[in-house]
Amino acid sequence: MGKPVLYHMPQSRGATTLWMNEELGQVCDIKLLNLKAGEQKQPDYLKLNPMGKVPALSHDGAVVTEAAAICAYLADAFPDAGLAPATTDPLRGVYYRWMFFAPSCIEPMMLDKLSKATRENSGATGHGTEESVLSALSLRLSTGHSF
Ligand SMILES: N[C@@H](CCC(=O)N[C@@H](CS)C(=O)NCC(=O)O)C(=O)O
Repeated sequence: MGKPVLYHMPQSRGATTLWMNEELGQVCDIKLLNLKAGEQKQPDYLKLNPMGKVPALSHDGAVVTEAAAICAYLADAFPDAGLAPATTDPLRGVYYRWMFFAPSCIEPMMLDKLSKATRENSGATGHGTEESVLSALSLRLSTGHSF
């Protein structure tokens, strides 16, 4: 198995993937892109991520974009680190839930909050409301419930 290459830029959403790489004992080669210089929009990089965004991961012919997907991919690629339940383990459900909760609910909620966006129909937004996101997190953290 070759060494994964992680494309990153400091102080970006790539930080979670950098943290994942640290948890795994620095298994990736890091390639830094200068976003201000537009390196993420160069043709070679756009072949990896047509959105021209970091992070991205390239590994043995696989290309992964989206920070949470990269973390999940790395956890599976290096199972000895024990960072993901086995695919047959019922805990895999909870694991998936919280892996996807971050980009699907926490990030949009935070962006709404930062931009002071108001929504007429919170039922139509994937994350609902700030209160619903925080109460789901709070319930999980305070009771240890897996739902
Ligand atoms: N949904 C992506 C978002 C990636 C993203 O927005 N990255 C920003 C940095 S935080 C970026 O590369 N921006 C440069 C650009 O869009 O030109 C993820 O979670 O990985």
